[in-house]
Amino acid sequence: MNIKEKYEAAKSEYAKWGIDVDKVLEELKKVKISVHCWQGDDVTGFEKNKEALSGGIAATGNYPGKARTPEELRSDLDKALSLIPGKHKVNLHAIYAETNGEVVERDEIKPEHFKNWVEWAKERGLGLDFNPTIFSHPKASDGLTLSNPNKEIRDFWIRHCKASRKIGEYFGKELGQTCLTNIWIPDGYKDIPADRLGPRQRLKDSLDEILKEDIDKKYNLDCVESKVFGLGAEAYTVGSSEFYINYAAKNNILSLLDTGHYHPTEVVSDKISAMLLFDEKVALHVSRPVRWDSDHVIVFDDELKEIAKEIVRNDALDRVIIGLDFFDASINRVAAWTIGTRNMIKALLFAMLMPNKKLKDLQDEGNFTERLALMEEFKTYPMGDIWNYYCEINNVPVKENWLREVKKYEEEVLSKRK
Ligand code: RNT
Ligand code: ZN
Repeated sequence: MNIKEKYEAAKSEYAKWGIDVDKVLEELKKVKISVHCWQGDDVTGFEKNKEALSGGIAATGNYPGKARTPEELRSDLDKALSLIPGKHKVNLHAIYAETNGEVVERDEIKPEHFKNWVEWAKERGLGLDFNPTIFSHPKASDGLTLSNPNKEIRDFWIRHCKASRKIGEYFGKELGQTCLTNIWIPDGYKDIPADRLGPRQRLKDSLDEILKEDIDKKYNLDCVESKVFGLGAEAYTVGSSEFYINYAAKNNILSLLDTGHYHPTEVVSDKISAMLLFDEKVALHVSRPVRWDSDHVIVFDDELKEIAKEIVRNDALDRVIIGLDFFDASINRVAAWTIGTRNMIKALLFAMLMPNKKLKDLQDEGNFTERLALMEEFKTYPMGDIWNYYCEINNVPVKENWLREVKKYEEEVLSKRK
């Protein structure tokens, strides 16, 4: 049987449960994943005076071929995107500005420094998202930025965030797709604080100042990303979950939940429904924490599937903004993007191919036996045949065939970077 025939056979299995697979594939095609550019160069960026990665995060490994220039990064992204079904967005950080070899301070970045990115995105019909970069900088060397007791430092980062929102607005206007501008700061203390309130008060005031200017939500949406701890900030994180969820709710901006930013038995999949009851939209950084916030490439594991199920069965594909956040420097970086992004899409497909209405009814009837039985049986339904067909009709390699493309690219392009 060829791919199409296998698809037809699988489709009829799902049809028995009232699942219209053709319609599912149409819906899936509309979903945009925000693919983070920083997997391509280990969160280095292109600043003239770049500093080592800081902020309590780390990209470990020294796999050859990392992108060193904007052209290389865009070429690598092009390669990865050509292996991923669908049309997506690319998520940039301020350190990916192009300043023509000039030193441009972070509080002076302007839309013009991203015009190459915009042109590139426009040609490909991609959207762009944005992040101020509030780490890897001398003014973040003590690990305190928007909450720093020193007003000059706080003001510097406030100006950087204001400049970032203008870049977000520019992306939104130019590309006709709303940009999500996400603020994450590393602020915290290694050891037991003597004052927990003060830094949070300062962070709150800084955010108020950053958000003062009204920017049309059609172009730019603001969001804030919380965290539980980072390397060097083990005892206290200023921008904790409670802090930001309350801040976002009161100020009508978005919360961003990163799957690596909670205590180890806490899962983001369980948080989505709670957020959806109170917020119009919620943003995600889908990542894979291994023993800590290690930002491993996401795999097709239970939590990824559970997150996808929560988005799909709560009918929230247009309310949950799905971004990725992993950076593994120990494997081919184009492969990392491809594996992770394909997995995200695959997980959504898996969730769309579940008899979600039936399972919900079983739960309400108290029929937990059948609920569990069906959930388990659906794990081995022929979803792979649907996925393969989806890849085929979207003109991307089927199954592991994408790996050949990556190997070829490695031979011809990546291995030449010394
Ligand atoms: C850090 C946060 C943040 C970064 C990126 C590079 O813990 O997850 O989102 O990973 O902004
Ligand atoms: Zn994140």
